[in-house]
Amino acid sequence: MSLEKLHKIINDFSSEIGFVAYGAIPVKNFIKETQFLMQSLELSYNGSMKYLAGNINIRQNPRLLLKGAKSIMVFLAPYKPTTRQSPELPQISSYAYGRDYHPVIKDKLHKVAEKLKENIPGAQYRVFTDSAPIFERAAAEAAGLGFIGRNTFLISKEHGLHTLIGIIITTEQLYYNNEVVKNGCGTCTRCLESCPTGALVEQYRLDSRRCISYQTIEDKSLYEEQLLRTDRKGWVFGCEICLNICPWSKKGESSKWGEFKPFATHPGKTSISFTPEEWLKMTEEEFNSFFRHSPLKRAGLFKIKDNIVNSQL
Ligand code: B12
Ligand code: SF4
Ligand code: SF4
Repeated sequence: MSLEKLHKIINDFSSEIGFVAYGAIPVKNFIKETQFLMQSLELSYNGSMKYLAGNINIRQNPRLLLKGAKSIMVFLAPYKPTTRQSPELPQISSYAYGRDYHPVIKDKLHKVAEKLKENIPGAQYRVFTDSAPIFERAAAEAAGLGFIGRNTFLISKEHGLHTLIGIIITTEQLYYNNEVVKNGCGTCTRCLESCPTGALVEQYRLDSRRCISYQTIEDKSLYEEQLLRTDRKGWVFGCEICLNICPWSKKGESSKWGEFKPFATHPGKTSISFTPEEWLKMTEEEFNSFFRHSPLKRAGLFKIKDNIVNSQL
């Protein structure tokens, strides 16, 4: 079978199961990106995310993730919500309105990989989303799925910024379209100006310690213990200010993935409708039962309550 025909089969199948974009690149070294990361690490911009400083050799050379790797396949999963939370409620990032995206996307990536194996029975592969030492945004840019904006997002000119990235590394040679999407930021600097904490210290570079997303999810210390205490503008799990302000965020339809929609917790309540008082009254048992499949588990109830107390609107 020709590489073009196989490309069409993969492209059609991935779109049938909900991905909005697919592209592939030959496995390559990510040298420029590794140097960029090393500079950020020297400035301690990774905060307590020590894993960003680990496995640098793998980040630079993803061939180390799979023996005989030849290609990186990149997919975009859309999560733009149909309805947003009401602004007076504690704000949750929209990627976390529904179920945890890691198992959801991985499951679909395995389905795509099985389709690859149907056509090339000996194909070896590994699937990743978020979890591995791979420059996912740079891989998506190289695969022609978008450009990296000043706010550090992978921006698709068709699907906007509300996309998550899924990766398959495989031993097979594939069709590479070698398309480059021209940077679409132009003279705009809205994201840099709108970040309330100055976390975008320069274009394309984030000091995670200042980022509300890091402070409310990844940093396990509580507000009072944090080095850089900032006004979190009502965000209690993640932050989307530099995403929503971007003119490209108007692009892209609402996600059709049922898994990413807010879910009912009990009669009259959904995962995104809790008031500050209801959050503060919630017990660990209730939290574990309501949010057992949700990304909110990553922060945990204790930290979410601390975020609520310190993220007054
Ligand atoms: C660590 C991490 C974080 C950290 C740090 C983020 C950061 N910007 O470095 C924190 C906790 C803050 C975070 C927050 C969020 N994250 Co996050 N995160 C990651 C993770 C695991 C690693 C990122 C990483 O390696 N950072 C180090 C820097 C150096 O690399 P990079 O950002 O990937 O790419 C840079 C270089 O390649 C360089 N570069 C490349 N080309 C060029 C060209 C030029 C000219 C220059 C100067 C630089 C340059 O600039 C890029 C941007 O800084 C990735 C998954 C993955 N494995 O990639 C998800 C990931 C980046 N996160 C994601 C998401 C959705 C988020 C949030 C939106 C969640 C939320 N709503 O709260 C926020 C957004 C905050 C923001 N403005 O980026 C998505 C992004 C999808 C997209 N369309 O871009 C990813 C890809 C996960 C996924 N599988 O979908 N995240
Ligand atoms: S996610 Fe929020 S805090 Fe982080 S860089 Fe964007 S606007 Fe700033
Ligand atoms: S807000 Fe403007 S500068 Fe920032 S990423 Fe979007 S287009 Fe680029």
